Amino acid sequence: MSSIAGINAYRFRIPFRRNVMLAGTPVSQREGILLEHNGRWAEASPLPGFSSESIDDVIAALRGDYNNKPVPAALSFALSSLVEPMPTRLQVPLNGLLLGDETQILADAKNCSQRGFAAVKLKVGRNALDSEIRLVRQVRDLLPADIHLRLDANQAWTFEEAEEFFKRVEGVDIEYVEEPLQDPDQLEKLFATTGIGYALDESLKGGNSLEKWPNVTALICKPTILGGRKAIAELGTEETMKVFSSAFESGVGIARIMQLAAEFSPGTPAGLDTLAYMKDDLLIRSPSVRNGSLILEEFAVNCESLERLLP
Ligand code: OSB
Ligand code: MG
Repeated sequence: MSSIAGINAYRFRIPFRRNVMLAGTPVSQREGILLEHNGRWAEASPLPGFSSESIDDVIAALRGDYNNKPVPAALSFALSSLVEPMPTRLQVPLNGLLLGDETQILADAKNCSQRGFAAVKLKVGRNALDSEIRLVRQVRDLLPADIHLRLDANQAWTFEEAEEFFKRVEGVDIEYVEEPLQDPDQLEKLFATTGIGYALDESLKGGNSLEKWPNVTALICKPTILGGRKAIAELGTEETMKVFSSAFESGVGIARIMQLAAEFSPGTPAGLDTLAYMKDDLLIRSPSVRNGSLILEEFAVNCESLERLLP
């Protein structure tokens, strides 16, 4: 790699407010890398359990001892960000996250319209089918009709489980479900059987061609996992709905994803409501959630807690 001359690299750690479950493992803090070049900042923070590479792979690539291997996705996101000017003011609509226990989820669903969200997302595939079916119905009943309900199963279900789930919530208005199946090759069959719209997230990793999924409703674009501007631009067609999403980046990475979302998918609610998980941020003024949107007022990095890696 020759493009890294003049780049400063730093390592950071930010504790999560509560342990976050990443691919079945509880994780207490986010570790990652910031890059700076000519006053421009970007983030290269592979997410354990989701990224193909580790943080050490990114460091190796930055040091140049990564010959003949492709540039790690998180690093190519960062490098492509450095080419773009620093965003100034940005506003991106969000899908709110319904999280926590049932009581919390129902309470949050009730005040969603008041909080201005055009879409909300609920995780499924973690508990007994019966109780999740009940919860999805209750949540949908609490939401005004004009708020989209998105589900995310993180590939939890067998075909039979998903089929049962969606037959039993028939008539409930669901915008789409992210990755309902352990076997993504059966997504089209699930769509044909139940009519449920599906979105691809985990299945996009590794540059899968979309030929297998002609009826896909949305592509979940996580630049940290998928790579930079070019990888994103090559995904699907102009008509395919793209939902830009976070992989628990700091405000630096979030701001760079907001920049891509504003360019590629203006108006589509993004999955960027994750800064609330973090105890701290690396931006002096962290993006804030107001009236259903994430708002970045200023892109200024607080360097105090950064540990220099390079040069
Ligand atoms: O499953 O979509 C996921 C964050 C990190 C890793 C995986 C996922 C997520 C999110 C981000 O859910 C929030 C969102 O999409 O709204
Ligand atoms: Mg997902």
